[in-house]
Amino acid sequence: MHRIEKSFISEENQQYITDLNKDFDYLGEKLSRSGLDIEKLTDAAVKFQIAVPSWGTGTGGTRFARFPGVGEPRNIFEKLEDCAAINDLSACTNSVSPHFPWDKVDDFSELKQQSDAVGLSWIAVNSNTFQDQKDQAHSYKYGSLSHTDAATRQQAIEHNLDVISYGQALGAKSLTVWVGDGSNHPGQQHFQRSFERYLESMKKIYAELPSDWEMHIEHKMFEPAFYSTVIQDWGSNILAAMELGPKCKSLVDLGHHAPNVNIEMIVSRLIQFKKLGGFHFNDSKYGDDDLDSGSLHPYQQFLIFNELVDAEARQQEGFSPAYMLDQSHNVTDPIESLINSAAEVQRSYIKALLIDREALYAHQTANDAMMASSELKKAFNLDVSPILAMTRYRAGGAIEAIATYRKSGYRQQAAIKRPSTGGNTSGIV
Ligand SMILES: [Mn+2]
Repeated sequence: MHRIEKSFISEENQQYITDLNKDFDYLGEKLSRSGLDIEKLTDAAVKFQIAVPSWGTGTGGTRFARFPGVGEPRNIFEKLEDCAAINDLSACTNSVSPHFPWDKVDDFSELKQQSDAVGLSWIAVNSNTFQDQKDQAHSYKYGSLSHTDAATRQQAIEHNLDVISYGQALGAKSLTVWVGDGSNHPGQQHFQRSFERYLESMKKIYAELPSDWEMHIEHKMFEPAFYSTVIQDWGSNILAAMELGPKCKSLVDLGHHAPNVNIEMIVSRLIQFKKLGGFHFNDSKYGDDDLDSGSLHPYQQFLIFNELVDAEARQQEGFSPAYMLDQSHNVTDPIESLINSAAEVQRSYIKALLIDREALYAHQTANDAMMASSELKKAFNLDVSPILAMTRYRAGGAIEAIATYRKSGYRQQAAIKRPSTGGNTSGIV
């Protein structure tokens, strides 16, 4: 397998460790003045893991064009190599979320062996009924699980059941369902009937869910349907999840809401009703831009983690969300973006741990808006980079992950080992 040697990472770390120790000690002293223990925060950061989407390792694109990078993975085994490189450097991405049929292989035990060998596990298998596959009997042009035609719905149901079986072979424990079903013209679709058909199909999938599995529904406001989508928002999402049962929860993709929506409050609501299944982290300015996590709205990401850490602190029942990245990298090296994004999500988590919850509750009770908001800002404004770097170092990752990656020559070697297959004409992948 194509990998970055552990010995190379540890040699590279030598040039940074002296400065890191100084920065870490200084931050530790500063935190202790607020009654915070840097070692406890570092332990929490070491435990924090976020999954990498298999599809994120390739260069993305738009509906206009895709500009492929060099040495892109051509199959799931090569995607797995890149996921291993990301985890070897970042030390916080020890699982992969696969997408089917894109990642389908004939022998899943071989794939499982490979992932075990590089210390990666599989979580959250994703089904795909938003595009037609070669030799498919029924087209999804007008929908899948909510299609007006029963045979098309059945085909989509069976695909989801197949995906569950692939996931079982890989040791995954959840199925994420996102459908592109919807309409482009007012009047094209009967809102209630299409939602009823969707629920009827989902009930059949839910009934076949292994006992220790969860099913996560991902809502999305628009695209590919531009007038309405069957699971448009968190309202439709939680209604469907409540209708289906306790093993069905909602998944929040940060880019799948209307502009200016208060996502952290949605997260709080889902937590309260035991319906928060997980996240697809990314960032956006206009729509479902799928930009790098924390690249535009780090404060929003921090406020989401404020809710998550609050639920963790209160030991909220039924709270165990799955964290995943879901991004499209059009102008960066996907490996660099995924390393950086994982660290940015981890950063939000650590900052949320700095919040003095007792003080915050006291300000809330006293209706002291200024002090409550300052309590959050105090945590957000503190630079926790030494904790993140120390976390990577102690877990065997790279102190300076991007610099180490570049120096390793991984991409250049991949370019030689993985010659382009050509035919890269697709838009969004
Ligand atoms: Mn997503």
